[in-house]
Amino acid sequence: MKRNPDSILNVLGRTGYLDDMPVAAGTLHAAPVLSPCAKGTFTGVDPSRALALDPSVRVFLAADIPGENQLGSAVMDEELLADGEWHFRGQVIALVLASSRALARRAAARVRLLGVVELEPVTDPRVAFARGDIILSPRTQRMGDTASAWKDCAVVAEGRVESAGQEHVYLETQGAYALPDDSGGVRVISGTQAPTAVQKIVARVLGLPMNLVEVETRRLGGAFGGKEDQASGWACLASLGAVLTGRPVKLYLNRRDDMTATGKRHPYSSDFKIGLAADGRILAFEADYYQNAGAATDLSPAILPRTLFHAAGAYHVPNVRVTGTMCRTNLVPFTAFRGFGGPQGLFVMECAIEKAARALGMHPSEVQRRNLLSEGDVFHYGMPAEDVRATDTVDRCLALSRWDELRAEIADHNRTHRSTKRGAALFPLCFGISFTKIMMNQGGALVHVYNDGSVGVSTGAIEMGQGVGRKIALVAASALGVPEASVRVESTRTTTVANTMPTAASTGSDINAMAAKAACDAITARLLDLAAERTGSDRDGLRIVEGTLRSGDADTGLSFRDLVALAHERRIDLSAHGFYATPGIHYDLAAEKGRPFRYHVYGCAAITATVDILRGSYRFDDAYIVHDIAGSIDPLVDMGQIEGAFAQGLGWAALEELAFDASGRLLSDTLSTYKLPDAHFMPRMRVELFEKPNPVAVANSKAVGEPPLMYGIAGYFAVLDALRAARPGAESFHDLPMTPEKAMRFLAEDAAGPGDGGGQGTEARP
Ligand code: LUZ
Ligand code: MOS
Repeated sequence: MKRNPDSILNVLGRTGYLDDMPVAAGTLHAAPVLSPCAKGTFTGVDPSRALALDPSVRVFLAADIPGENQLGSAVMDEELLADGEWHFRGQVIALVLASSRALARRAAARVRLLGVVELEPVTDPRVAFARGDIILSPRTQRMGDTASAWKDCAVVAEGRVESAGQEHVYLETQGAYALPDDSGGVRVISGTQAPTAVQKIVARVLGLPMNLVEVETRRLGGAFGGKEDQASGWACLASLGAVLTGRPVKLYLNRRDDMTATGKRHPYSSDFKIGLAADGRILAFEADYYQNAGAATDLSPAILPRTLFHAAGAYHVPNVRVTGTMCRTNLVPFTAFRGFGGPQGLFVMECAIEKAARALGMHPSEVQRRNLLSEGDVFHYGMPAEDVRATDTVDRCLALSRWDELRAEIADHNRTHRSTKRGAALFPLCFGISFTKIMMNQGGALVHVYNDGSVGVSTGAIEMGQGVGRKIALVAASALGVPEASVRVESTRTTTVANTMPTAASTGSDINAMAAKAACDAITARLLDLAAERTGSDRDGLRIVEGTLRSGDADTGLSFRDLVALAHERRIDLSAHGFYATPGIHYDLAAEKGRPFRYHVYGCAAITATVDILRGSYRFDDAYIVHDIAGSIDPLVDMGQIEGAFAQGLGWAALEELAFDASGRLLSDTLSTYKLPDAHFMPRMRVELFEKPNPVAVANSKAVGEPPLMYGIAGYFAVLDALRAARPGAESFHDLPMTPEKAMRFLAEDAAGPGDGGGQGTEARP
């Protein structure tokens, strides 16, 4: 295994990020003025105290926007600058510029709002739903007939499930650097996963055609979905400042402003009903998901269907009815976050299984194992399950963890220990790969072979630490037959590859490496035509391998470099554009049936935890993961993705507390009040790659970015399993994240206390 050259530069601190770029002379720095509470109106803005601070200070408001004051994509309901009213705390009201960042921030703090009226906010999605304050229409997917299935069930369990949001905590906060140019347009260096989306919205806000806006992204210091839709506003503010002043403008948020003003994972509140036969087979499942969408639509309409698609998890359920509703509240617009609604849906199914299994007197893992998907089962959205790897990965995980012995050891521990209890949980994974919006499954590439034989590859992919550049380089090198060291993956720009989709949905390399491969294949074909002519050999026997031309197994004595020089001499084009549109996917929205995913990723995690019964505190002991990686393009990169995603998922499930108070103020708005997973929190990890080629994706690989995050869900249930060993008769609670406070409350409650949902968060949670 070779090391990823980018990762060495990362570790050495040599890779450059937005804030490392040298700034041009005359650059102004920006700071936003944020709304002070969750809902309110104002009659005006008084900038005089800010302007008095320094002659370089400028203050811009909604009325200064030359184009449209609109950031929306699916629904036009999000203003760039609030105009007379605001809908969440942290909404941007004014843009302040000054000659230094510190000065801009001081000036922003001196901008005064006039005639402010605070209004009563709504923070709870069920309250919003009851008032009819929903976005678009609810969506329902069904298969079979749940209504007539209940009577055949030995057990029917119902319950309520809460799952809280999650802060992205990308290492690099949101930002952009906009440089005005002589065409009247701007060049924007943007910290975005979606340069084309930024280009389009900047153009809209400035009232320009898209060809006068160039967006470039070299790399991101993490994004995790937080920069899929929500980088646009910051790029717009910087661009607005640049166009209005004629000077370069840089905006780079501090951590508190970023946490206050940007979207996070959607909190959900859900109801389920599940029915099982006496042998543990799931016969029917129903759920209603109340998605807390926040104050604007953002990506919620793409996220909601991913919840519905993942409602039944890795299980075959013959009768399903699931309904999701986007509820508009006065919290920050919630947005894409690794998993994209999938984790929220999967958690509800696992809660339902947990409750029903206990009612049947079974361990949840027995019900999980009895209901795994198998070949040919049809998902409730009408797609047949193909190349199913559920049982294979679960069986390997059971073996890796010595599951049956492990459970016996845990039972033994629990019999002999009073002050600590142990628990274990399994989580079988099935996650669909493709953007839920069919149109988004496309991408382009532009490949140049320079006349010295070196190669430059541009695609729409954004490198954000996930190694997509490395994968594209490996695929391009192999398609051209050159060593990886001669391939450079370029910065992503809207002028080299246009109309790109966000690097998201785990599809970054599936789509962009495929497009790069198409371009490389086109150039290789031209070179081989020339080589056949030149050498007089049979065209079909010619290949370029590691920089040399071979005819059959024989070296021809011609190198890739010689061929390239010859082609250049002969006036043959050494550049090519490639394009890839994921084939075979379609979806009928009216019927809610189709084939939304190119394929699914499988896997299984087994996690153990130990709870301190006196303190309610817990620790995770071991995690055993078998992950369906298919044919890995780079096993080291993939291992990093699996471990990192699992840590992020375990953080969501059992550590991170995104806390808002009842007035809609984010309480966890710093890294001292928002706790992240660290090496002490994480269990010992044993990760095995399940390697079996996936013929429907590039180089037989499978997407890896998001699926392993879901393994964190097992952490919630491992702690719950241990808690139940302390109070076997008690009702479980389904209120993610698990926290020591909730564990303590469960342990302290007497058996007559509130049951399901009894631990529905602190009052600080919406
Ligand atoms: N982004 C998106 C995503 O726009 N559509 C998706 O389906 C998706 N899925 C996962 C993560 N981001
Ligand atoms: Mo996404 S959650 O930006 O893959």
